[in-house]
Parts: sequence; C-alpha cells; structure tokens
Amino acid sequence: MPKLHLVSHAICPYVQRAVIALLEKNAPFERTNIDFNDLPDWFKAISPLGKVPLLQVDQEVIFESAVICEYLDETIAPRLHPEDPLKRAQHRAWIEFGSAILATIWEFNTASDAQTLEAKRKELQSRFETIEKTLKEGPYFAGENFSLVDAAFAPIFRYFDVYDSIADFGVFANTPKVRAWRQALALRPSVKNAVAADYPQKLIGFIKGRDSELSRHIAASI
Ligand SMILES: N[C@@H](CCC(=O)N[C@@H](CS)C(=O)NCC(=O)O)C(=O)O
Repeated sequence: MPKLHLVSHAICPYVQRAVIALLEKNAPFERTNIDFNDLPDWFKAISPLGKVPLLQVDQEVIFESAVICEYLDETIAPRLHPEDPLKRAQHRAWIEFGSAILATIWEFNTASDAQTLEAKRKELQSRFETIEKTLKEGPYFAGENFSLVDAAFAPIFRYFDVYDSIADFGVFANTPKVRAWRQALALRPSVKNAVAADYPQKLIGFIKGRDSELSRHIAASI
C-alpha cells in the first residue's frame, strides 16, 4: 500500500470528497490543511494548479477531486462506483452535476446584492428539483450502497447546515427525497468526520470576510 498524503483545506468541499472516500475505505492517510493566504513553498512546488485537494501517492502527485476519487476507488476496496459501465458513467455525470452546484454555491456565498442572492437561491432550488427526479428509495443516491455520488453531495449539503443557521432559504421546500438523502448523509460517520468540529465557525468566518449579501444576512441574524 503506498503512502497517501492528502493536501487539504479546512472548509474545501472538493477536499471532503476525497476524505470521505478514504474514510469509507478505511485507508490510512495523512492530511495537511494549508492556508491559501500563506501557501507553503513545498505545495507551490508540487501543485500544477495551486488548488486542493492534491494527493501525494508516495512520490507521485494527483490533482482534481474526481480523479483522486477514481484513483482511490480503483486501488482500495470496497468499490464505491457501480460495476456496470453505464451506471458508472451516470454516476460520473451526477458528480459533475454536483460540481455545477458547488459553482452556484460559490456565487450564492459571494452575491453582492439581494437580487443576485435570490437568483442564486432559485438556481439552487431548481438544481435540487432536477436531482429529486432521479432519486429512488434511498437512503443514498443509488439505494442501499454508499457511492462516490454521495461523497460528492455530502459536502454540498453541509453548506446548508450553516445556511439554515442564518435564515430559512427554503431551497429544499419542494424536494422531500433530497431532504431525506441529506439527512441520511449527515448521519454517515465518514461524512461527519470529513471536517473538524469548528467547520461551521470557519465557514461563517469565510462568508463574513466578504462584502456580500449573505454576510449582511449573518450580521442581521446575530
Ligand atoms: N476542480 C477542482 C476544484 C478544486 C478547487 O477549486 N479547490 C479550491 C478550494 S475549495 C482551491 O484550491 N482554490 C485555490 C485557488 O483557486 O487559488 C477539483 O475538483 O479538485
């Protein structure tokens, strides 16, 4: 088994995908959280894009969360991707869909005015309405078995635990299956343990550090 070192950040959702996959596989790994305001030279030297997650596998480097998760899935049991190639392709597609949601979440976090925040809120609601149509019995995306799609969506839902403490944005009002999926993922040990206990405070601090509509909501809520 090669030595795995995951270069990380305390609140990065893409990092959490890889951490959740590693924890599901019970694989030993070292995690180092870096500070984007003070990037270590060793990270600059090995990171092609200057982004996390980055996985060191012995002396080799892999970047991009989806690629890291695929590598982990191909090398460490149990498989989190379906065996069937068509189903696997569909799972990859929904992971991409999750990345599109993360892009909208970024725009929601940084929206400069109330109108933009509302537009992004509606966009998020509509994305979850789309995924509602694909969900079956649960508790996870593909039923009983936890998959890499679950690893990709758990960090998305974690944002909403913090948003819920700010205001009722009603993003999941029309999506009961998504709500149940979100609850099931929040209870999963790998999901719980992918971030430290101070994650909510760190995310709130990150949002408050920007002159955004959401930071004004936080100021109004305390
Ligand atoms: N597509 C990349 C996105 C990774 C990403 O955007 N990571 C952010 C932190 S959440 C980052 O490293 N940002 C640093 C920067 O852009 O300078 C992946 O899936 O790994």
